[in-house]
Amino acid sequence: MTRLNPPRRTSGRRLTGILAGAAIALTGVLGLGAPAAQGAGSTLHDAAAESGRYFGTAIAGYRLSDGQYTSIADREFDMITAENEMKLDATEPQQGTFDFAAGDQIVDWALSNGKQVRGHTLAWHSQQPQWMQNMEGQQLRAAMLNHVTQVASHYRGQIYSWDVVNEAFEDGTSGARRNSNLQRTGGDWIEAAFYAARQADPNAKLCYNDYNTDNWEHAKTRAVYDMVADFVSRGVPIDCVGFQAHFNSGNPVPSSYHETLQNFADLGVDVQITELDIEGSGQSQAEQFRGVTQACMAVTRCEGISVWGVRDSDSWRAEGTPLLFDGSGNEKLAYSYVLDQLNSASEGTPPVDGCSVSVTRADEWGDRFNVTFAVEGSSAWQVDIQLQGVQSVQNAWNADVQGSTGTLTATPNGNGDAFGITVYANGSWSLPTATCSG
Ligand code: G2I
Repeated sequence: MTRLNPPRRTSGRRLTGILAGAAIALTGVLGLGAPAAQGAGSTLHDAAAESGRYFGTAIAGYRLSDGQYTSIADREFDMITAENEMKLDATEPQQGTFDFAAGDQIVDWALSNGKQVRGHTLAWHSQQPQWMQNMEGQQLRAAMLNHVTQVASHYRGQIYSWDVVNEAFEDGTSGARRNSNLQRTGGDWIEAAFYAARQADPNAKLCYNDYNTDNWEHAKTRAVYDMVADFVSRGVPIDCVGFQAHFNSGNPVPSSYHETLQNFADLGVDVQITELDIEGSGQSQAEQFRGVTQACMAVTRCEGISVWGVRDSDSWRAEGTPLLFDGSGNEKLAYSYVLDQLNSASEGTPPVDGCSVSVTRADEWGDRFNVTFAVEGSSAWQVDIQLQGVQSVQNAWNADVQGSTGTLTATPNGNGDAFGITVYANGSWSLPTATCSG
């Protein structure tokens, strides 16, 4: 099937995805991190594009008049989801009367700024218009299918992937379908929605999207997995699974996250992280964001990550400060961690007659952080380190390091090919970059 808006650099994706996976495996064993950051992306979407992925956000239409909001959104993200404007209550407020104004505004903003769009969502038990909430049975089945057909037809050719069905499974240990009016129309309502969506927009990828499906040991995860496996085996038109990824201290990123994404991908569908937010702050929040990014990058079929809002203050749970920009639009530590992790996909293979250097963020304090470097390919190396902004060096170990601001030069001092520096952030927490010659 042809896709209208393939992700950038699709042709090289499989290869770079495998390389990314290999790099991450290495990270785990050697404690190394990002390879040399030559050509590293300085925005989330540029960095994600290095491995053929996208980096997206939810957009609320009423915030498009906020200049700070749109400038961050335009700069950092290349995949846009309407936070509420394409939902059932917004698009079909009265039965048979469709209103696409709010959804169109977001799609127009995205497409005119060179971005792609995730459609959210065609069939859902929640945010149904009042008339639909009052319906059951065959009448509801027909109304739901008509809704899918009309909305997907309206946006035909403009949507990269649709969340065709959202949140159809119960939480907890039952592994059952959620008891909704849609479910009561018959267990085949989900596949019926997928067939209708395929017919209405044959070029959009069709996703099943849910939350609390991150932990491989959880019944809900397995139940969704079983449904997708069944759909794939029977040829129901499903292309992708969306993992909403709303995390907090009671529901942290599970250690099995990578395994979950990989197991779904192994069914032959793409996986997408669709609504990422992680309540918290500082290093612990940043590390969880990094873990999610790393898990996606380690799975070749993980196409991209979308966060559920731009600034903390834009979030549906703003008090949990769960996003990558603070309420004033500043990049948070979590932003730096995600950016560094995305940039770790840049090819780090040593050239035949030279050397390469990997750069890793290590311990961190209120005003400074450690950066470690590992050189491969030469024992007579020189590493040029570019600090970010007004960062300065406090001290160095296991190498001779010249300079303290701007560009530093490191050479061996008889302590091997791994060394480190402590950097005063002075407001810039981005990871320095480095190049090796030798
Ligand atoms: O709840 C978080 C997300 C879980 N997955 C599906 C997503 O669609 C969902 O998004 C949230 C939006 O972020 C909220 O903005 O969905 C909520 C509704 O289920 C949205 O909240 C609604 C409020 O309930 C309405 O009262 C309000 O008018 O937002 C509307 C617009 O601000």
